[in-house]
Amino acid sequence: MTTFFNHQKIEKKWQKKWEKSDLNKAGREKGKKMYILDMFPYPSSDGLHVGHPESYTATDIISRYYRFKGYNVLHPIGFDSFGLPAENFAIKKGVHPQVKTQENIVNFRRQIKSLGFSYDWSREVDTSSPEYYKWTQWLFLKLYEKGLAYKKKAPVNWCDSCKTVLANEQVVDGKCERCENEVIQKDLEQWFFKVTDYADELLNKIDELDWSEALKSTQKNWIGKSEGALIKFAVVIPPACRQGREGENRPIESNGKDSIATLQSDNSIEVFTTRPDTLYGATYIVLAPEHEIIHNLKSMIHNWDEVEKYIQKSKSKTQMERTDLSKKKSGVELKGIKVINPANKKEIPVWIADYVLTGYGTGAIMAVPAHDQRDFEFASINNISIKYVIEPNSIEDIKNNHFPDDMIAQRDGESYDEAEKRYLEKVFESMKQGGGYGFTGEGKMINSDKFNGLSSAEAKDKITKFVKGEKKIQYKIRDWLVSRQRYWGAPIPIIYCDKCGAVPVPEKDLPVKLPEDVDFKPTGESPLKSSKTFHKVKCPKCGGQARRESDTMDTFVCSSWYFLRYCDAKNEKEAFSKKSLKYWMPIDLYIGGMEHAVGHLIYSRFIVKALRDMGYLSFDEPFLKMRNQGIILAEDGRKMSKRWGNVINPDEVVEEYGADTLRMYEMFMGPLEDSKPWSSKGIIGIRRFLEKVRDRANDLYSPAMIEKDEENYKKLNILINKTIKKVTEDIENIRFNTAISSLMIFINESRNLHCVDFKKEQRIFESFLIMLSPFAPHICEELWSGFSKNYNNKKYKDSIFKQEWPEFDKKLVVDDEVTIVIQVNGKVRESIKTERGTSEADIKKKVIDLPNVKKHLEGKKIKKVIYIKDKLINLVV
Ligand code: ANZ
Ligand code: ZN
Repeated sequence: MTTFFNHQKIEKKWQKKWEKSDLNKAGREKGKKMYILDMFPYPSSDGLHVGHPESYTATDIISRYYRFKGYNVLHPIGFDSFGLPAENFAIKKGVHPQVKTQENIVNFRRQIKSLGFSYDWSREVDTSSPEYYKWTQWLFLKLYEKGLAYKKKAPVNWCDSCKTVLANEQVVDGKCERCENEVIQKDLEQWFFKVTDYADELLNKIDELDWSEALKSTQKNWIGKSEGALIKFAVVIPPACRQGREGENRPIESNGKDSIATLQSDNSIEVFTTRPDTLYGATYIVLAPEHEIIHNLKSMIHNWDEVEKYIQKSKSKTQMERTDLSKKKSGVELKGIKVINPANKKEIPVWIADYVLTGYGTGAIMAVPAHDQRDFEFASINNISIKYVIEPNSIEDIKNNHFPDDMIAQRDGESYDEAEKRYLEKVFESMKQGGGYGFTGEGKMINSDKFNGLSSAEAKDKITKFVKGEKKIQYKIRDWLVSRQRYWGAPIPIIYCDKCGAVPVPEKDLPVKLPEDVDFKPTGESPLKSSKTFHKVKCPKCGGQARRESDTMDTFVCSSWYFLRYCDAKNEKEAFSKKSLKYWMPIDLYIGGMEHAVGHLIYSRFIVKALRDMGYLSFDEPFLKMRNQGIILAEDGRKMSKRWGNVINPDEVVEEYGADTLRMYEMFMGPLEDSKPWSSKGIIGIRRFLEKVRDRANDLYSPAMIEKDEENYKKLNILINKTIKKVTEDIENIRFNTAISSLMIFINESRNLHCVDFKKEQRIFESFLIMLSPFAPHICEELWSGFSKNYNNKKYKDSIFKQEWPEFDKKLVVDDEVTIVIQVNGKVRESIKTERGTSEADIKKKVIDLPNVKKHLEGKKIKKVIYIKDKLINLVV
């Protein structure tokens, strides 16, 4: 009979004991190590959701496993505790963010502890504590020293609801990641980290990492490398302007690397293109409405009013609206201005249109309507000529490289392939006639003077050279905007002095503490400005009156280095010692959500590379192996949401079924990386399994008189060895659901395999219990300690987690089922699965009654049997 066990009592008891022990503490920095990391939580007021135990159980299993295997394991946790929600709560309820945050942390800590995770709590970090943010500020100063933190005025993402700027990574589909408000562009002076200095390395190293392909490609696309060329188009200056009014179109100064193009000193407009091979097809050029050159050309533009109006209008549009392929493209021609296509020396018009963005490439493009869809649509609306310069090599090439992509209609009796072929031929024909469709692929050069006949690939370099263009690699990734106009973050440690300019706060004066006397109400101005005590300060250089920077740092700065702090969390003199990083880093396994693919993971990689180049550490990449847990859906298959009232609260599950059951259930739901729906039935199934395990232990504590068999031992021994092999391999490969299946099979099959030698049976169960313990630590520890009553062995007084991981015997795990081919007179008639080593007599008995064998034996006498053990039996009649 299955008996209920009191999980609440058992779990509390062991959690207390473990906390007092040093079982989970990382050891001294020697020997083989494993650093297993979770993404630390933001302590929201909602508490843990079921997604947290999913990844936290996974890393807990791995951590416990490697401890069993004798590794020195670092498995830390902390709180990412700065951020908007606590501040918004403060604004609404008047409770200081510090108070609310600490309250939430207490709740989170309680919840996490109630799940029995084996964290080393002595290394807990809390990013909003001065002991931590002191070092976040130190990091800022180090980056500043190296020129990797800089301030500049630039068009930035502004959320008018959160009243703060946002990093590009925090804008999702043109909306604020937090409040889903449309993000607008504002020209503001802000702090940036120079992530772009590392763009190349950030991209190239991705392939060396053990990350999922999805994660790798998301990050690669975000970094977005394009190889192309910069090509100059000379501006044709009308004679009237050439005389007398020169002052007005003099070249303006270039403002550095990241700037948009300016009117070059040779009076030209530079474009960035990935298709220099299409230059002969460039029939106009387009400037982004923000392009500075427009103002330099003002005196030559006849329709200035119209141009100015358009520039104004585009300011109110979001990036999403501007780049959406399905939206109609608008624009205005700069009348009076022409440029010269440097390939064929033809004069072509200049337009401004907001489908060209500032801040990418040069903010100007050469438009090739025959080979680019946006240009095609724009040219069609505005009656600009379309010129084909690339011809597809084959119909196949057109398939995925043409626009518009029409529906393919099948005719009666026509197969899809035939219809598609007919369609592609039509597209090809109309391209040759020069209309209707555009071609975006590579092909053969046409209408391009001396380059005709070359492949477009060859022509790229040749045309670039011919027009004295410059090869150029362009990245999509931008520098990281790190300043925020909010209160609840780490203050940026900079002081402004009228005499000395921006002066970094000396390291000895860190941390720059957050003042308490502030008005939280977001006004778009930093709340720190409202503090009387904070703002005014003496200049560290000249001692004169100066003022502090009042912006705070993006919380992603705090989380870009927390994993380094864990290595040396108590260090008061440094952010971390080189020695501790040398031993613990890089991280051997990191598990967390896919939503951090482009933000956190890129920032952390950047910070590590920057610190490496400053000599603080000596590895290139922080996260060698990364896995993303899947989303746990509600029982109804939808996302869990308060709105639908389908949220499962882990606290309730722990109370009713226990932490062990919740942990195991979440691991059993399916592969870690899949999204999967919750099932109340499933959770009960796991609970029953744990009860069965406990029943088995009970049997072994006080052996009842059951019929016992020596053969059983053999079988049981094979079973446990196979289970050890499977569970070990599965844990190492993060396949917890199948590991649990094997553990379940063991319990079901071992139930009737009682042995004469009772101790042997008990020892086998011990191995099983050790394997189960990373999944269900409390009940396993409890059952383990139960042996101490009946068995006089010291080890049962010790924790199960001090034991060794069981090893399997290779000889016992070879597959014991073989397939035997059955022949009658040398002809294959059947096959049969049987146990390895079955004797000739047994096999003969088994096969003669198989239908297809029987048929061929009918009325005949078996003269001879040829048996090749475990392979074949041939009956000769
Ligand atoms: C001419 C051309 C012909 C282009 C052709 C494409 C196809 P990726 O791959 O994303 O780097 N472009 C350049 N700067 C731009 C900007 N600031 N805003 C909008 N579009 C811009 O794309 C590079 C291509 O995007 C460039 O190559 C340019 O158009 C356009 F058959 O130049 B191409
Ligand atoms: Zn000064």
